[in-house]
Amino acid sequence: MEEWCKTMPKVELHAHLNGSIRVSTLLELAKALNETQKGAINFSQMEHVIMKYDLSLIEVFQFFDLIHNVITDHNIVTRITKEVIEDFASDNVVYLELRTTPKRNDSIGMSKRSYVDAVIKGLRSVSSVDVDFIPKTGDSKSLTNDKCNGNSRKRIIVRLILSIDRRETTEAAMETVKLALEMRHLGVVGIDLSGNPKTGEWTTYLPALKFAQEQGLNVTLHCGEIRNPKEIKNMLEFHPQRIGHACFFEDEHWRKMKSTKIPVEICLTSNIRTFSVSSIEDHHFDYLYKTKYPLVLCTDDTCVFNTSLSKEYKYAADSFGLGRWEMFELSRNAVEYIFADNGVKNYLRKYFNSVSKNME
Ligand code: 6MZ
Repeated sequence: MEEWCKTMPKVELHAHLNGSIRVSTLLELAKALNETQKGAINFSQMEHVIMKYDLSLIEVFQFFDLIHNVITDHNIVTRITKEVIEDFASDNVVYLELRTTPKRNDSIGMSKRSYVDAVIKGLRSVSSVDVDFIPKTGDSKSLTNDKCNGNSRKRIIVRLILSIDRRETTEAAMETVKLALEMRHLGVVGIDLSGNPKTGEWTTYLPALKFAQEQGLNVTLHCGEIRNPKEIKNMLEFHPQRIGHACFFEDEHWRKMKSTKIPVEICLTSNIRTFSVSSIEDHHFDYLYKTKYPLVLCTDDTCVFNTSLSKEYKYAADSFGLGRWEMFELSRNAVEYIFADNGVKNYLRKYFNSVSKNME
């Protein structure tokens, strides 16, 4: 079944760049840093955390700090991006929205802008598959040169979402939104609010998030990853274009969701391994799926949770009794919730239609 899930075309809408770093690359970079700068990294802590199965949210965020410590220059950002794209493409992800937090680090001459430039350089440097990340003007006709039309080269469409970390200031968040607006022609399609949900107040970012929406950027929020009914209520009233997780929703929140139909990015393994949902049988995927609520299966952080999008589909199939056709339909429906323009949406609809006969 996992092999079949791998061959099925998939859409990934919730993947954090640094959380999806290749494990081998992470270890290689950590080792090298350990040798050149003794004490710069706690190597044994990193090995321990990589091997650990269940991780509390606190440990997950310590893990991110360890990963961020090995990103010591722009070239590493470029390399990681290139590899992450290759990995998603080899898992047959045909459309990927990759999110990352633009980072400023004066000690290495990195600005938020130069960080995102390094990410884009990574997109450009992939050679094993065709990476389509520059939005085209016009309609889906410009997107027809692909595998299903006779070209044997594999292709992945990639768009970027810039994340705001809950540790940042209002000003830093606004800088990220302005950067996203400046980089729309390079495939930036939205803004995400993420980071440790126990940190800060989301209202710190409200001016930046409102500005993003006013300027036509899509917004997705990590919402309900921990119990915080007031924050969930206020976030839903803000009406983001999508939300991630939705683990600690109460009846009142689901009622609101039913009327707004905000699509939910579901990350099964992440939610189970961080104890945000107590068991897979209790996961809200079941309820949402049965009520035909707009949802999309995603990985969150393939490195941290040792997963892939194929594995997430297999997990759903095994846990909730989905057959091949149901999985294909789930994957195809995700196209409706992407942030890219209608040209891309139409192209993907046609693409999924063209392969549907092989998927039963
Ligand atoms: C909240 C998360 C997350 O941005 O450096 N991130 N935020 N909840 C999660 N669920 C487990 N997983 C990842 O990628 C890593 C960053 O993404 C956010 C965190 O801010 C983390 O530092 P980038 O590429």
